[in-house]
Amino acid sequence: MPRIYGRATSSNVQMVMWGAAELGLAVERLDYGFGHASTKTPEFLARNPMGLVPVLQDGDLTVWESAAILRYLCAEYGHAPFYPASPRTRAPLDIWAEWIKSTFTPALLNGLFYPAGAPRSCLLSPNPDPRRRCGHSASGQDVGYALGARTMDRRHRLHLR
Ligand SMILES: N[C@@H](CCC(=O)N[C@@H](CS)C(=O)NCC(=O)O)C(=O)O
Repeated sequence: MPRIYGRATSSNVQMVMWGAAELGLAVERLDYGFGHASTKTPEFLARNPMGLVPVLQDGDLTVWESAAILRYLCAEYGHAPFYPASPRTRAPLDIWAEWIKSTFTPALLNGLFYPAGAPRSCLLSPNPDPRRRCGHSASGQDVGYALGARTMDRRHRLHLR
């Protein structure tokens, strides 16, 4: 049975669990990440060098990045209407999948979610202090946020500081 490493409170883990449920695929989920088992151990970092959840283990295959996990699960366990095999039919779906991960989600997090409730130390800063982050140190995630934030209005970003 495929195994997902990641806490249920992670939106990226939830996305993978939702996808597995849509596929009718039974997966085992283990609590890893902030407040649970550490993602900074050598064992976990061997699975995902970014030290983030979710991570999928399916036999001898390890996959990290939630979108990559979803694409793998769809390709391996899915059926055509859910994630079409034809590149021409799949491309419009991939457009929105990429847009949500690279543009919408960072804008939502930095523009609304964090300002609305997250501690100030979680906010994107041009000089981030990893020790003040909420549960994670500087990582690929921060790079993703930084790239996404470039699409945001500059005045909005200044407001976040
Ligand atoms: N781009 C990555 C982002 C993964 C990510 O940021 N995971 C967060 C939880 S949503 C994480 O691992 N945070 C640190 C932790 O929970 O310890 C993905 O889509 O999988």
